[in-house]
Amino acid sequence: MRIAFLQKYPFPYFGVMALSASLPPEVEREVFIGDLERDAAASAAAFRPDVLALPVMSLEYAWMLEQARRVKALHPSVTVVAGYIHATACPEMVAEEGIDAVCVGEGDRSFPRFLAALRAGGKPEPLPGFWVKRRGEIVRGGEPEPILDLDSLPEEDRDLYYRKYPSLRDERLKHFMASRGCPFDCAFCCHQVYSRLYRGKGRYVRRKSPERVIAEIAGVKKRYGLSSLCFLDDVFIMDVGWLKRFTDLYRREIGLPYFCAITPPNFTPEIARLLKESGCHTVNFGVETASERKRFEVLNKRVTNEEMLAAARLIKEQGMKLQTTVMFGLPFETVDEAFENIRFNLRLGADFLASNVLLPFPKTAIEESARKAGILDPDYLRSPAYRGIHLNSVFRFPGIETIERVQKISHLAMRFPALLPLFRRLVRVRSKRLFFLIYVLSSLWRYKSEKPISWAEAAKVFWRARKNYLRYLSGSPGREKGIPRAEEPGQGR
Ligand code: B12
Ligand code: SF4
Repeated sequence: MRIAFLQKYPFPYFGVMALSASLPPEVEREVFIGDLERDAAASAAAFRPDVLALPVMSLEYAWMLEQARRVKALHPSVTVVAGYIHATACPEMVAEEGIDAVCVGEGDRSFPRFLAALRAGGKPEPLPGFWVKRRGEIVRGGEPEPILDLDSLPEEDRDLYYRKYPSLRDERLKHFMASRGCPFDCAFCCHQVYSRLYRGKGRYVRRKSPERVIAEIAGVKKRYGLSSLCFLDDVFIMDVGWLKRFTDLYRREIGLPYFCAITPPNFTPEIARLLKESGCHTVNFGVETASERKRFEVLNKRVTNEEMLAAARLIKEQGMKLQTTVMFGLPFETVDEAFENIRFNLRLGADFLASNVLLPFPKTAIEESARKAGILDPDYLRSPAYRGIHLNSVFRFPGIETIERVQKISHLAMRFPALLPLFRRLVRVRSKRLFFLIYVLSSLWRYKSEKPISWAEAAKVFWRARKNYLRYLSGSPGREKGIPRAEEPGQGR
């Protein structure tokens, strides 16, 4: 059997590496990355796969459907299976032309079973965790089960990416994940979908043992080379006992600088000390907005400003850097609130600001409330603004275009706070190109300074993602469809 994984973004996806690791050795597999191939669909079709496996995020939904249809047109016998967060949130996407089956939730165990049944019966079976299309009808399989013991899974198959794309293998900064799940329930986040799916089926937040994590890192270091790490866990630390054991092993066996994310309410002096001791150079947490009321009521992120300030102090006391994540363009945000967000992050002493324009994801509470408030086009998934990266808003309310521009200058404003009054005037200028340029250059600068990597490596990462950045210049949905986005001339002064 031959499987082609096809994805858009130029990163090794943990989900795909986990699936590949779970497949029997006789299955031939190859990955095709849209941003790194001249024509990923044509290359995937030329591989003559029995199954086209698509990890779908919402922002690339339209792009993925296009790829599925092109591969089917070129190689009609292929079975197209979609998975990942968008497919899990919206399994009804199986009705789309070009899609034969959808995997709901984690596929480590269910995908190999699905493939075995496909090989035996010649057609997609509605096994637990799958929705399939039969003669145009949707047939739902049973409920999916989460993987409760992460140590029972094989190590992710990085080789799938590294043998095909040496530039990914040669990166000195590599990503790792020690856990799955998050105990919080923020209104804009994927965990709303996953935790609902797995409710009552065992512990949702799961963690590999420190021994297992260290063995993985040591193996990657030896096989491919490594000079720093980024843990992409949503919340790296929740358990002090785990961290103590990890610190001990990591210092002894790895000893490289790393980046990770925490949540302020659970952050203590002891955790800060252990992180520092183990080699953490930068800690991230999500601020999202400076407005505590909106953070609680609109975003359901139940963390106070005081808790954030306390966590920031602990991080700084240990000599680590702080990266915060913020979202501009919350429903009905004002330009004053957007600038207040920058000022709050300055108060926190954030060294780096990772800023996005808020984009709603399907089946999350923020999507539902924005629809109800009438600021979200029902067809937003297919909107040109809803692609690539979070730079355009799909909400329509007064002042949103000015707020999009505040996001573009936010990194620079953090570097030069004395220029804030100037930036307030600058965001009145309606030049997409100017703000795009400011954003890309300042993001490159931020990326280079926050990761211990060279300018050449940072530039390489940006160059690979260029297609997604450039898409931003192709316009906002309101302007393209001729829908005014209610920009008020008085905003942003
Ligand atoms: C790691 C990560 C990344 C990494 C990805 C690279 C990497 N090294 O993996 C990086 C940091 C690059 C990244 C980037 C982005 N990310 Co991200 N990311 C994640 C994160 C934290 C973990 C995903 C993961 O690897 N989980 C562990 C694996 C094992 O689980 P899994 O991915 O769910 O895979 C399992 C199943 O889904 C299923 N499965 C997955 N794929 C497939 C395919 C098939 C065919 C089948 C059958 C099954 C299947 O089986 C897998 C194994 O069980 C998630 C949040 C989360 N906790 O899920 C966000 C998340 C996926 N990211 C998200 C977003 C929006 C982005 C960005 C677009 C953000 C941005 N600002 O630009 C960018 C996209 C890239 C770009 N333009 O630069 C959103 C997507 C929301 C949505 N509805 O689409 C998420 C859900 C976070 C959120 N906000 O809610 N991301
Ligand atoms: S804390 Fe982060 S990962 Fe967890 S639900 Fe909130 S936004 Fe998502």
